[in-house]
Amino acid sequence: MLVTGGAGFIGANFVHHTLRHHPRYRVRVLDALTYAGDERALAPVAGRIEFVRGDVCDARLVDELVAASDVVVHFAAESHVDNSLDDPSPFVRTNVQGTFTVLEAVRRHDRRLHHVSTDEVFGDLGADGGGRFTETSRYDPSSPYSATKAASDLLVRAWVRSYGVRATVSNCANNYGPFQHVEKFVPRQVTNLLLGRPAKLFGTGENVREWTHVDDHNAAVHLILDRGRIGESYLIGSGGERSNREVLDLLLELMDRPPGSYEHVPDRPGHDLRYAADCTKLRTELGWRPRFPDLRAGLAETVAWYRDNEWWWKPAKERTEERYRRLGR
Ligand code: NAD
Ligand code: TDX
Repeated sequence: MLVTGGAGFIGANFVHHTLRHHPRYRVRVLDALTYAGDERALAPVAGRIEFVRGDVCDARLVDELVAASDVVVHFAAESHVDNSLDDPSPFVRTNVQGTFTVLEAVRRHDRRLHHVSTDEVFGDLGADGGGRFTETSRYDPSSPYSATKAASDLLVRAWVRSYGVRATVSNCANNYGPFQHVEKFVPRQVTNLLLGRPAKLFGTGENVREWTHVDDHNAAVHLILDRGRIGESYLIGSGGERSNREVLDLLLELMDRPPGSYEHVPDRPGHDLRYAADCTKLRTELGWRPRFPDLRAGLAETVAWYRDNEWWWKPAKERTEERYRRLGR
């Protein structure tokens, strides 16, 4: 199995999950080790996998690695919305050109591909509070990040239809868990609080996300690899919708801080108000059930992980906050 982006947050957790629960796979990781990749996340399994440092846009390298694999799981991407607003160009390159490069290689060698994507491709469910995305909802991305992920999904669909490529797509809601970069919402707040600094809420904090544990995401990816129908997309989400303010209050409580003790910072431009996924297809077709339906329990575990693993997140913390200071958030 070739795992692109396997030194990132979800990819590294996927490698651990695969070795633990699906030991029949021999795993090779391709990762460029950008600011978001960290080989130390794979240190405990270093002797059991092969790690290749390289770019998913490098057609020769990708061709060689795909030829040597049966299955490709494509996580590699630029993943952070605020960075995409600041400079969209690496997003177009990695997310669009990179997915194209993977698709051409799996087409040439007739390999099974699973493409990992996001529910953000469907855009904003808005303020009226109702409705959920389904797999047939219209693509309507808001940010450069989600636009490039939408483009990558559409490339996969076209390669399935026109070239008969054996691929599936998943669109997952917001993940949380160990090894998530400190630029993202949950780790940014947890590490701020651990350092005695205020948590930072964009705008009013009314924005709603469906927080999903990374292990539940990765279990779903394996179900889709094993039993998903070629050419199909599957939505993945825990069902646990919460506003950012609610998540923050939960974190403050779990970390013994007074409620409401956070700073409001200027909002993200174009900030989507609400995402929510209808995961009936994944649940009924593939029997997926989240192991972490309870956000409080999942977050408590995640807070404990960040408390115990300062060595992992500390080096990136100051750099990340410097970047936010420049963005005014
Ligand atoms: P991440 O930013 O933590 O990791 C991305 C990894 O890709 C890093 O290891 C990085 O080094 C690598 N990478 C970046 N550019 C590369 C390139 N050109 N060539 C090779 N490797 C490269 O991201 P993540 O949060 O783990 O997300 C993984 C995937 O899951 C992405 O495709 C993302 O769109 C999708 N996704 C993420 C979430 C979420 O909540 N984080 C939710 C749904 C879907
Ligand atoms: O400091 C913060 N304060 C804050 O209020 C940060 C970093 C974020 N936020 C808000 C913005 C969002 O409404 O919290 C919410 C979550 O923010 P992010 O962690 O940046 O996630 P989001 O923009 O929702 O996108 C994430 O989920 C979908 C991932 O980064 C994407 O890769 C994934 O596709």
